[in-house]
Amino acid sequence: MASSNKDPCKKEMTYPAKCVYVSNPYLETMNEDILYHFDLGTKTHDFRAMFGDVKFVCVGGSASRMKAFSQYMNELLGLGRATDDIPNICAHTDRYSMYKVGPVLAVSHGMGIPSISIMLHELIKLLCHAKCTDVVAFRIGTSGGIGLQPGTVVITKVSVDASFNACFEQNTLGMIVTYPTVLNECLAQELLKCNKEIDQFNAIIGTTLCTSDFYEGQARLDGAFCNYTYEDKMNYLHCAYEAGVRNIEMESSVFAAMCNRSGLPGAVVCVTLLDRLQGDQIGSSHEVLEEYQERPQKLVGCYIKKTFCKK
Ligand code: R2B
Ligand code: URA
Repeated sequence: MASSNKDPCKKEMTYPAKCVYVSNPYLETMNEDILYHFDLGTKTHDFRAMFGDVKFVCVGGSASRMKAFSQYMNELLGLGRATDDIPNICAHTDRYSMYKVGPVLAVSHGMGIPSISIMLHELIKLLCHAKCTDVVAFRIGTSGGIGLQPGTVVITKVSVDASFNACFEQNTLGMIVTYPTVLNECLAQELLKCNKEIDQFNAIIGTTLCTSDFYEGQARLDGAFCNYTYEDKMNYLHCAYEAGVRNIEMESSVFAAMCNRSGLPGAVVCVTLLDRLQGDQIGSSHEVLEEYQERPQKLVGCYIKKTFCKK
């Protein structure tokens, strides 16, 4: 008892089974919920049977990467499925892709806050309809690093906006509502431990800047338009570094906000493809980029394997 009080991470692990939380009184009044962008519905699909055993949700931008991740997890967890026997559950829509292997659900979310936000609304409802408990959520992806060796993996402590504020601003009915974007600290520490065990690449915990654009939004000089100077760009990136920012991507803020709102412990794990203090263009070879992109998968895979095998 005394030791669990001292260690917040241990204390958290002894909580009773936790459901995924939705907060919308209108949901209960609907006799069917159609998750339009997944092409799934509560009348046409048995969510409890299809997804009830999900314990790990892993989301990432690209459909092919999420397919590869599900194949990787199938092997890592020794689930014994044939690689070509892992179907896309959302095959009738090309908005998002979804794969399930054992307790792992992998879903693609496209690029940017609006795309991942739509997907997360439907995913959180799916987990709720399926009565899933004790689910942990991960976003794996790519990013631009600041002052880091390319290939470094950044585990996000907190996601900040373009002004380095730790919140996500949701425009609702023409008003701005803000939500906190701090991610689960214990989960981040556990992932860092996994990295020490894997011992193949460098991983750090840091602040992540989430932007709504890849070019001007990330202070690049190589977009179609640019109305600032090299000095302005460097000044902004140095300010970001001073504020603790170690990488830049485009979905972490709403991911963190929605994990917090739904009670899902969440982690964002992104590899850096370049050092933005050195340039803007991503010029590494296809092979190098492929290997970089496997790094977040390996880290999250290690965590899932450890947790899954303990149960
Ligand atoms: C990382 O990479 C994508 C842009 O190239 C974007 O989805 C992100 O967050
Ligand atoms: N993804 C981003 O959003 N920015 C980068 O610089 C690289 C990948």
